[in-house]
Amino acid sequence: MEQKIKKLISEVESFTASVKDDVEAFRLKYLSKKGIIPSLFGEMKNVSPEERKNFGLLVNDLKNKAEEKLNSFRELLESSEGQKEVPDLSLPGEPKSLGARHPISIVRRRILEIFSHIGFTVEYGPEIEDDWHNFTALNFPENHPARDMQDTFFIRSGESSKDDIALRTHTSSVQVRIMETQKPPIRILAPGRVYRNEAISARAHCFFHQVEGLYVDEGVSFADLKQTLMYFAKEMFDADTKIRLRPSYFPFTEPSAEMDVSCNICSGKGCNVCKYTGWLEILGCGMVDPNVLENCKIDSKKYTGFAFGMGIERIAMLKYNINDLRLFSENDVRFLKQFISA
Ligand code: 2NM
Repeated sequence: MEQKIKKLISEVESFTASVKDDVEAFRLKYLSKKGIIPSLFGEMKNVSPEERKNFGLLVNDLKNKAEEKLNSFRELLESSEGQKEVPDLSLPGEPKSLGARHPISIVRRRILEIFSHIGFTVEYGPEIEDDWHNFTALNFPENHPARDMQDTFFIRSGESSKDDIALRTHTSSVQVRIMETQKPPIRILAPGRVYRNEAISARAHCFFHQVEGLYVDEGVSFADLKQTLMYFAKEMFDADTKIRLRPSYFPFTEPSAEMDVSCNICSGKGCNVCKYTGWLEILGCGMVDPNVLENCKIDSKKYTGFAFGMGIERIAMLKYNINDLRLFSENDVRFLKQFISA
């Protein structure tokens, strides 16, 4: 009898199970009501009193080992069932939606890239400006309407206009700062946000984005301006794009002009985007007024310069056929996700 139980113990210890059914077979064989272990306990009464103690110890040992084994099988099975919940790594991943660049950023980057190819570098300056850099140095007369509360956001109005602090109304103020501190040749772009005190509508906003350009050196001419802008227009729109310059007026340039590009929607035939003129106005430009150069301590007898300025929103509207300025600052993702840049 003792031998029989010891054999059962070693059997139990060496039992292996790889699936649930094996574990259940083990339980049925040894531990279930009709299994070997309960029946051995049932035999206790037939064992002689001298052997009974030893028999009881052995069967108890067998029972403990069988229970231990069953528990370890169950733990093993549970943890391998847990593994079944680990995602199948061979499945395709869940798609993550890609963000998109803001159309203003796309257009600004493109403008800076085009001009970088012909030697223009980028400069930045403060959005809060003093009267000198925003107006006076740029040849704005004391009574110019742009200096009016109606057009400019003043942060502080001083005793005299020269103490005024305002949100810059153009990035020309950055160019004044550069002309004051650098020697020609100067070949820079000044991108940035500018502010105008205007009622918000589809065609006007209280802020917008500009890129202004400036080139100052000996012998810079209007022909240089024209060729530079033609190169820009053909890169920005397409190689067939034509330009035309119309005389205009700005306080800081003389002569001044506005540039139109041929409408690439109707190829100049006339459509509602170009209002049936075949042309689209995209920027203002001119030869830097000698007064501006002198204000910045640049010798206007030795140096000449050209400058230009454009609204990024205006160009983005033409490029992407957008008809309301407010869309640029509402941050509606349905609008923003449409502009996938290359
Ligand atoms: C424009 C049009 C024409 C301009 C002038 C200057 C500076 F600082 F050199 F005087 N910067 N930008 C300029 C000239 C800007 O924007 C429509």
